[in-house]
Amino acid sequence: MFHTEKVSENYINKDNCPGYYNYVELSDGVNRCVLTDKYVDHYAEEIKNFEVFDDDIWVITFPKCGTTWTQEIVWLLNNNLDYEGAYNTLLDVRFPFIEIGAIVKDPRDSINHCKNLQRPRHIKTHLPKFLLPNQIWTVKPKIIYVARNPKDAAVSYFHHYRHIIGYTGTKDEFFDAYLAGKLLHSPINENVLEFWKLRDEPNILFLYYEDMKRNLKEEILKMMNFLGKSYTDEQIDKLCDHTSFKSMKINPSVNREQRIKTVKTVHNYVSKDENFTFMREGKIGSHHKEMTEEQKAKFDKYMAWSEFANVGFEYKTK
Ligand code: PPS
Repeated sequence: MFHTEKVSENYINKDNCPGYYNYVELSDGVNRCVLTDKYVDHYAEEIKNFEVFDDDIWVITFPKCGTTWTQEIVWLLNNNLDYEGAYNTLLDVRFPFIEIGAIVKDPRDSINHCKNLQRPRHIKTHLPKFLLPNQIWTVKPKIIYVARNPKDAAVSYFHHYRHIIGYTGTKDEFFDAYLAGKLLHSPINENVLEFWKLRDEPNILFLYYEDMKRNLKEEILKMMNFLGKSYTDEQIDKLCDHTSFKSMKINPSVNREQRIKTVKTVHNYVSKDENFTFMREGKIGSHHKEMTEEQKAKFDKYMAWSEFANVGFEYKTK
């Protein structure tokens, strides 16, 4: 179904990320995406043939672009603002990540988890368009796509790789691999482009992390209208408060503290920074203090991809 190629160990597919399967690049001849050998052997076809329902809600993003934030908002909007239910069941259970079982080395079967969700199902994925279920394009469930500027997303991914995946290489190596499209789910530009082209489809809502940061209420209202829901101003204010960075950072249903604790105890290769939290900075521009001028220039060049100019897309950096 796809061409596959092992990702060169010149990038960071070394034994230094031990919790993860070997990286493999999948391609359909035009598009490409880095996943794993397990994805190729056990997930690719099953996801392509996954049965889709018209009341499904899919949140689709490139990693570290505001997925968790959007999931919590969408789930609550679509579940009558059931804060108790949201608090009592982990987001990863309410709103599972369909391909996670092919990425992290643990026995979970994430496709079945999604299959068996109570309807309406809420499904998260970082897969690019060409790897999504065929029925997405015929059944047309609601899809919310979120984009974030690659400089901040890459810095966020670097910390994720260090603390969750166990990466011990340098930042320079990491950013080069990011720009070369050799990290999990990469490349970002192609992922964003394919959904930007679909932004006017009635079942697709294209959002930006930066807009959510600047005016959360406005973006929540867009999501509410898109989902066909209606809540009072007061209810929306409460949802803004519940999904503010400050609140999400201390909410164990969404902040993955248990997973990070496990990673820290199970894998002693994880960096010594005991203060790492999944809800890390939650800012626009966190790359300023994390990237050298040379690294920023490489990202600027990457973000000015000519394909974007052709379709009128620009990342938001403010
Ligand atoms: S993942 O692992 O790909 O699902 O990560 P994802 O959820 O897409 O992205 C994590 C980053 O989103 C930030 N985040 C938030 N920012 C602002 N407000 C809220 N409420 C919020 N929730 C999550 C999170 O802190 C990560 O970004 P960084 O820059 O690392 O802080």
